[in-house]
Amino acid sequence: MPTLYRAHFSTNAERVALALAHKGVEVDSVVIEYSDRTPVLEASGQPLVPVLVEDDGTVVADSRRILRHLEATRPDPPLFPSEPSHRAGLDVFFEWFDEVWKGPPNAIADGASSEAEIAALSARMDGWQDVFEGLLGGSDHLLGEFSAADCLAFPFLKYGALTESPDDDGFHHALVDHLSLAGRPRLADWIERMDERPRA
Ligand SMILES: N[C@@H](CCC(=O)N[C@@H](CS)C(=O)NCC(=O)O)C(=O)O
Repeated sequence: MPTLYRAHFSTNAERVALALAHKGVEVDSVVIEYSDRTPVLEASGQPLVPVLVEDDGTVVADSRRILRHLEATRPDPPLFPSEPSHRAGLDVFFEWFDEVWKGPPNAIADGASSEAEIAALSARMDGWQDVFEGLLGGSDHLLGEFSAADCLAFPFLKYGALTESPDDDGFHHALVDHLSLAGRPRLADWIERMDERPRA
């Protein structure tokens, strides 16, 4: 059975847990402590979770790479659209979410200096909530059918439904404080639907 290195409250590990369950893949879990990376360092040569180790010894680190690896090795049921233009749209979403969307909450968590700066970052996050509301206008999931896009975004966007963070991570606090569901009923429903999905 493959092994998944994970940690409590890890958003990026939850992405993989959702994808594994969708594909019906069972894993052994190694839950690391944030204060001791030894197990994941020894397995992968780097300290971050998630990491997936296959039975044949293949080691895949990074949630986006793991989702693509799962699709390549276990294509059924799919997580990525087969139609090329839809797949390209998902590729754009992957890049945008991690390289752009995560920027403002990371900047707030890293101690954006002034009130004005925080207000500007918060406004960007709030505006993007309308983008998700719009994406959900025509279907139950972000890009049509349930896909890797939903796995990628849900563990982060779900913080918009919380009134307090479950841990003391500054990034999670920034999400709770600056993601609003007010006036976004489709996004609120999607969070509820996604929350009911199984995880490995
Ligand atoms: N790009 C990586 C990021 C992995 C990552 O930042 N993992 C977090 C948990 S969600 C972690 O291990 N954080 C520990 C730390 O930064 O000290 C991915 O998508 O998997």
